[in-house]
Amino acid sequence: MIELYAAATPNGRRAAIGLEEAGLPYRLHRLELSAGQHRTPEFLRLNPNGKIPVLSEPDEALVLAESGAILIYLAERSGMLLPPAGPRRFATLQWLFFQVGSVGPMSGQYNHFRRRTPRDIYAFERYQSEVLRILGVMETALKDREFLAGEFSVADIALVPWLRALQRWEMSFSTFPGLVAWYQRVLHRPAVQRGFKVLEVE
Ligand SMILES: N[C@@H](CCC(=O)N[C@@H](CS)C(=O)NCC(=O)O)C(=O)O
Repeated sequence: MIELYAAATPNGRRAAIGLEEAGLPYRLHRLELSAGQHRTPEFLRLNPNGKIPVLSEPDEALVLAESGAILIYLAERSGMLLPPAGPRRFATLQWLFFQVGSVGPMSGQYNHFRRRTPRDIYAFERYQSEVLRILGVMETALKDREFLAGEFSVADIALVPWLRALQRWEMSFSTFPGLVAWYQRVLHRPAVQRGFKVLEVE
């Protein structure tokens, strides 16, 4: 049985959505980050970096951190969401790494400096403009296709929770029509809705 250690954050949601889309059975361990449950000795044994998500599959002797690696594992485990070879595989990986390396870190820093008082204007504006630039890159890609790598894939799963978070963090992307249409398309998927729901607080 796959065990998922996650919290209601964009990276945690990525993993839950990946599991739901892959249709793999799993047991969810919901961590409370504000209570420091990701800093306990038990959790640090799973991920010495002290971050969620972590996926473990004891039958395979596997303990895996980093949401990008987790999504690739789920895709290969299920034979879905990532083509096995060819240009589309690499287009998918390109967009997945773009999410993990740019969208997540830049959006996280944007939110950090957005909430800081007194506001550090330089840092806030730097991350705000970088997030807007990145959204523009995705808008260009989504103008002529339904999903980032053509067909629905782990790249779309990696992005959707960050866009939902950005919306809640006062970062509107309504000026990017391709991105808005893509967002609605992805949110309509029942597995994506389930992935969001499993981590909601009751
Ligand atoms: N590169 C990691 C980032 C993981 C990450 O930053 N997780 C956040 C939640 S979204 C976390 O655990 N934060 C707790 C902390 O840093 O104390 C991934 O993609 O999984």
